[in-house]
Amino acid sequence: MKTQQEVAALLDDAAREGHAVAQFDPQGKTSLADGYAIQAASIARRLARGEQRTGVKMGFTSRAKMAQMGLSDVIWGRLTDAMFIEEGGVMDFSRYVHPRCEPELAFILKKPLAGNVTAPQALAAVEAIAPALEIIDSRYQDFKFTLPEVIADNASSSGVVIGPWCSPHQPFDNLGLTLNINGNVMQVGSTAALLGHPLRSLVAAARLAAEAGEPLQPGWIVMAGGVTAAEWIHPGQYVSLDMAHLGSAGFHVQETK
Ligand code: OOG
Ligand code: MG
Repeated sequence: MKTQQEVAALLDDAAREGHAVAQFDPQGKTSLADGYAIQAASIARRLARGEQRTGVKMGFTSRAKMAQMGLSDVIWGRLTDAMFIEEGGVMDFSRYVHPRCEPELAFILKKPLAGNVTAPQALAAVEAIAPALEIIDSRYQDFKFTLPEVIADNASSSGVVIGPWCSPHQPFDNLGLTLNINGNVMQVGSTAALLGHPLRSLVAAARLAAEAGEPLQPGWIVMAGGVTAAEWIHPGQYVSLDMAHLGSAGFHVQETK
């Protein structure tokens, strides 16, 4: 069995070079805590290369995502500045293994947020909310993993596209949305799919990040999790999200690999 540092290096190299690796523990001998320790070590490698920590992503906060991946615990990962793609910009497909995209809601914070907070306390720390797309890209062959393995792989995070920032002082617990590829509707959903209210995902992020000793900071972005199942994306496509009241976000997938 490899050490945590070795697995972290393996996953970090795979993410950097856009190639797949075998599952390191298909028998499930690794604990969730081990998974998070590997994730922290792999993010430390990114930070050592000069990337900046910019927030947190939540995973498996909707039934659609749990069902698609066959896993049911809420997980989280760490976001860095290198993961952000400009809205309307181009995603460099060659840097990915087998990317998928899913519609999310993003929060940006204006205050620190840590520990066991209530939903109103969480809302008071929010500067703005936005429709957002997450590009997920498992580093494991065939996008197959156990829960500790996907945690170790930073919850498959690879790209984030943020739409217009909007006031959080409006209802956002049941915003209809579509995920579109080349203008065709691929997935339909509502922000209600996120634990009943996206703020619950932020509450969970505040608790989990604080437990890890990395409380949520002002200026950080929290991705609330995929509302619907994720869709495979391919070169040449235009991928977009339309969310009621908040607007749209989109990006182009580079033409050729
Ligand atoms: C794991 C990441 C889950 C979400 O929003 O639920 C996630 C995966 O599906 O590969 O990002
Ligand atoms: Mg996601």
